[in-house]
Amino acid sequence: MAIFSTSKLVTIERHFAEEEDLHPEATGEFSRLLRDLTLAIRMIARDVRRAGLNDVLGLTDMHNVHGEQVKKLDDYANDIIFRAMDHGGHLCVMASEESQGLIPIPDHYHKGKYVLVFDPLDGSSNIDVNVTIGTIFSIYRRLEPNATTDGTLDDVLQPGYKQVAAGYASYGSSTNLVYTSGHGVDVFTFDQTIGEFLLTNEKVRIPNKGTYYSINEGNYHKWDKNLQQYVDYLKNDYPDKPAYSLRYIGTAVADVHRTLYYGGIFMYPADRAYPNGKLRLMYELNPLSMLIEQAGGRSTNGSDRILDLTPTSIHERAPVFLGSPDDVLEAEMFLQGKHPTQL
Ligand code: P6P
Repeated sequence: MAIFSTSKLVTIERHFAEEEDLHPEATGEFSRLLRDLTLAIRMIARDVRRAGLNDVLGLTDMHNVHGEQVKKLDDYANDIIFRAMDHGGHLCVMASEESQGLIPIPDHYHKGKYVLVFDPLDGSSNIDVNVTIGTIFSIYRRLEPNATTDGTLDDVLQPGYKQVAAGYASYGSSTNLVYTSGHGVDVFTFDQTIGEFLLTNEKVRIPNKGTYYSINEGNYHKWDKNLQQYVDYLKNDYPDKPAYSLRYIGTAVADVHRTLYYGGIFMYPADRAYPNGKLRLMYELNPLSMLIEQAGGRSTNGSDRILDLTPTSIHERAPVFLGSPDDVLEAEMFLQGKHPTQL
């Protein structure tokens, strides 16, 4: 497990500034965008911690674009990110799990060269029971970098390999912010006493192979037969493979965070209920896959690289198999009907 804590005292703002120095042409606009985003995340973290006290729990009478009842914290997190990001002049458009269509930048604000796509509160079904939830974000450059007009759907619907940065916040026993801009994956932990995200793990690398698998086994009967055989294989001891352990939290951010650190495989496959998988490509799978790949992992839909998929709509879903490269490749082999000879 290649996870080393760092003793360096580096705030996330200094990290952004040091990354900016890697780009002589940088104007500082991207660093200011990230500064505003981390403010929103700090505010969401504060209210997630207080959720039980603030009566922000419980269902609203609103429903999101997918017909799911929106919990107050979802709604609040969505609003916080919008209000932190709409006026900085860095974005030309936003898109969110909680909004049906594009989120325009108000007319009286400058339109910048970046696009923000986000899931304000991932794992909302876990909010009321104090289980880890998260925020996921993905940043692209607009297609016309010098345009100052409203961003368009084409600016949003870009394949994941065009992301300039991606990350997630994990609101668990501590608040982590896991971030990449294509130079590896760095983990920051929020220190409430000073109100800063401090660098705690630098250039995280995922193990090549793990011993955990993460999937909702309650859907076993809905899976493709090859997937059933793969999961059955994982659960058994073989001469060159110990039985894997199941870990499933039901919040993608938490399950992916554990996979990043411990290795193994996280899966949300297609099944009879979700013929295209359940997780959303734009604001869940693309950012999570960029992070996993930047840590040396692999992320596919069972055959094709997630980051190469061409999006056709903001809320489209895709199956996902991500984690340690050897585990994901083995899963793909099973899905193609090629099983190890020793079975
Ligand atoms: P299931 C949370 O609602 C979420 O969108 C993801 O964070 C999580 O991985 C998945 O759904 C869990 O889905 O069907 O296993 O409850």
